[in-house]
Amino acid sequence: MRKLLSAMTGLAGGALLSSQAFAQEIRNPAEEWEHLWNEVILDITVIGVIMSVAAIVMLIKYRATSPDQVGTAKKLTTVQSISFALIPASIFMADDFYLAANGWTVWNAYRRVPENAMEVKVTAYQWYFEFEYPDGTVADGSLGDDDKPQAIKIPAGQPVVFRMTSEDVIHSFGLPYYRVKEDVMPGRITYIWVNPDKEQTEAVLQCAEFCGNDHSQMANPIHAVPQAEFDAWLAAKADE
Ligand SMILES: [Cu+2]
Repeated sequence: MRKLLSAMTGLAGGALLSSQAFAQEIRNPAEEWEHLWNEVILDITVIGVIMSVAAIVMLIKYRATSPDQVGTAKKLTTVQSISFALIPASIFMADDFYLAANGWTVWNAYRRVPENAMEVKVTAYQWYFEFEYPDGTVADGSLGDDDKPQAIKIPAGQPVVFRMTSEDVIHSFGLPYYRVKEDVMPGRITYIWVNPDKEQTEAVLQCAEFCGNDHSQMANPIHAVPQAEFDAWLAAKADE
């Protein structure tokens, strides 16, 4: 009995600990999205293969062997008819609900901004994005001297939340590398956050809503760099 009691308190303590760990845990929506995507692809492949094999087997097995052959399928009982319809439908629906539930979980990761996230205010104009950092420094993403949209930097190893609005038309903040995209509208503030857990110079921000003549110019590389490099870049921007 004592053993059982201590096991139960242990379990309760463990559950409490893990719920605290969950509250502090910083998630990675891009990774979760990736995982869900693979799950969906796997599921539709398995279902597709099962259905195709069943169809092909039945086509061959029950094919007519002479032109005047008449089918002699025996009549199904009510229970058989209902089972044939309901059992496969229930299996597929259960899978759909499972994927939908996982989709909601990923959606929650996308909507819940970690407390330690650095906030960057984004204002979209025709045709560039402007970024304001917590210290008030503004980096504008318009074309640089080389006629290319300027690179924007964020520190690696810290979540970053972008709070966005537009001064003119509807734009969209699309960062395929981090699997995020959100509309940027006048008169409204929208947000997305990313978790740049490692350094990278591959991500490109692309306006994903056709917003006029130079829409394609709204394409800034977003580099996640070490904190020291980020600080130096920000200081240089402040001096500009
Ligand atoms: Cu745009």
